[in-house]
Amino acid sequence: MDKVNHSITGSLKSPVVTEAQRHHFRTFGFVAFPQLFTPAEIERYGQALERSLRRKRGGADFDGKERDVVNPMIEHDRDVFYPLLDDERLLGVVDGLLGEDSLFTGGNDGNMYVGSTPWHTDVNGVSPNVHMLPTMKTAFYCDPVADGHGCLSVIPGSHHPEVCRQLYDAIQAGVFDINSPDVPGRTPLESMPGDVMAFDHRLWHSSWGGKIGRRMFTFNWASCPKQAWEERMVPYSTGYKSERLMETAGARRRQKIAGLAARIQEMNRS
Ligand SMILES: O=C(O)CCC(=O)C(=O)O
Repeated sequence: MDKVNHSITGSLKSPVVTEAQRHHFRTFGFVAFPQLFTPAEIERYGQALERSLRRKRGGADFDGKERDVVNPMIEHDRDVFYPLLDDERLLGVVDGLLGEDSLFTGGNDGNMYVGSTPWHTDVNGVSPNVHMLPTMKTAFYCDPVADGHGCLSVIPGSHHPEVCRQLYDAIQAGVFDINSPDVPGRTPLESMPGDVMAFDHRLWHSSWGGKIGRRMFTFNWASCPKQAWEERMVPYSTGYKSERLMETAGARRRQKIAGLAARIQEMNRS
């Protein structure tokens, strides 16, 4: 397999991401962007998310029994959410960490959570199989979240394939428990509305003790694949069919959804 350089240092120019943050992301697999948005903006998105979920439930109240989710969230309130895909703060994070040719995968869940989320990666859940193409989630918590109260926990550096595999082996051996916060190295990332948490999909992460109805939404991204085997690694959302997302796109969004648009065209042809 040919090696492709997905170096994140050197040539990137992002007004949002500093050199230190790029290195932090590369080394530890995550980086937090405090108050990139205002709390008022996030509350507006949070309320639109709640309305979307209520519509999905046919107008019923959230019963708090299990996680409720819409995916892709942006299709449930296009006027409110589409502009996020043109927002230079969010795109600045993505370009700064994955490169200016990076792509939106279409993965975009809006959630109301119930309870804790056990340890997993976003590549294959609980599995030692990690890909070599950097892909990433940006997460927005709409409510203040703290350690033991619903914030994201991560194992820094666990996106590196060797560390990922070692963790998997320890879990398989029963040494570490995916249902317990007490995994060595756990680092809680407390967050206020307006903060953006960016993390590599290969990073082991979890959340503990959140309140019922904890609101959170995500956008998923991939480095631009340079080779056929990398193209297969891009986690494009299956079933994403929105022509409207393409029709209303300006140049910036169009670049981010180019891969997704090509895939939709392909699906429509077949
Ligand atoms: O906040 C949470 O419950 C965890 C979120 C998470 O695991 C994810 O988005 O992949």
